[in-house]
Amino acid sequence: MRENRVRSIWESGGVVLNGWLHVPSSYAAEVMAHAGWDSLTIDLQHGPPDVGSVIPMLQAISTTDVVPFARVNWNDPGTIMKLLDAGCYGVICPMIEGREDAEAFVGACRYPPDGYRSYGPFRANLYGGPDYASGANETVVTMAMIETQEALADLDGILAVPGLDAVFVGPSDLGQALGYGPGMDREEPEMVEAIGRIVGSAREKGLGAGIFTGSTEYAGRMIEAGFNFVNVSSDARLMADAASDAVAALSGRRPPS
Ligand code: 3PY
Ligand code: MG
Repeated sequence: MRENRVRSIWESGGVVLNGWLHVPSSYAAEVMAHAGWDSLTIDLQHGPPDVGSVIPMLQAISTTDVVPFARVNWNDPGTIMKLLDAGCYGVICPMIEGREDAEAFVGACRYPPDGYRSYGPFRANLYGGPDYASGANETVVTMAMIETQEALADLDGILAVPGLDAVFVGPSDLGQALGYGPGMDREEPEMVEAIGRIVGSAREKGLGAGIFTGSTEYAGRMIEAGFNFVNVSSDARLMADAASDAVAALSGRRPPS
């Protein structure tokens, strides 16, 4: 079965650089896949892609060895299983609030006896190989988002769920939950403390720790803080930033009109 390079990078003590896909286009996914990220996450929660747009995006990513992930829109077993059947090698699940949520999430990603994933890997067999079913439980990466007060309160319970590979910090929802409002790259002392507790607890227990960041500068600091899965911005945001910079760089050099 095709290996999951995110696991190999983690096992060798490395850090995964993840790109985020909001644009529901196979061409945009292909461009991002050729940019050198280790993994790409298709966002079905707060991005336009739906289950139907995922297949061509996964096919485009498969032209490289970038590992395909999806952020699902909710802890919904039907959607999770369909995305895994389509060939996603990792699932990031939002709004995991406690141990029971995490158990339901991980169970949806694992075939029996480890979980209750239903059998039917229509494209995962093509991407992963004909022995997909026998290796999927050890290959697919499960990441629970920590972004609520409830999740912070039951962090140890979530981290103790067998089969959970990593947690992933959502700074906007966590900011909302702690009363600071949405936003990336948090500097509020209470947020910094919470983020530090999440990464510290996860890594201490041998789990991975991921975070969504809005800049390479902050992402670099998060690597120093112990995160081993770091997302920087998104395809749409990177395009918008580069386009604005190009226009700004030339706007003062046009003759007055
Ligand atoms: C958050 O910041 O809440 C996220 O879910 C990141 O996408
Ligand atoms: Mg969120």
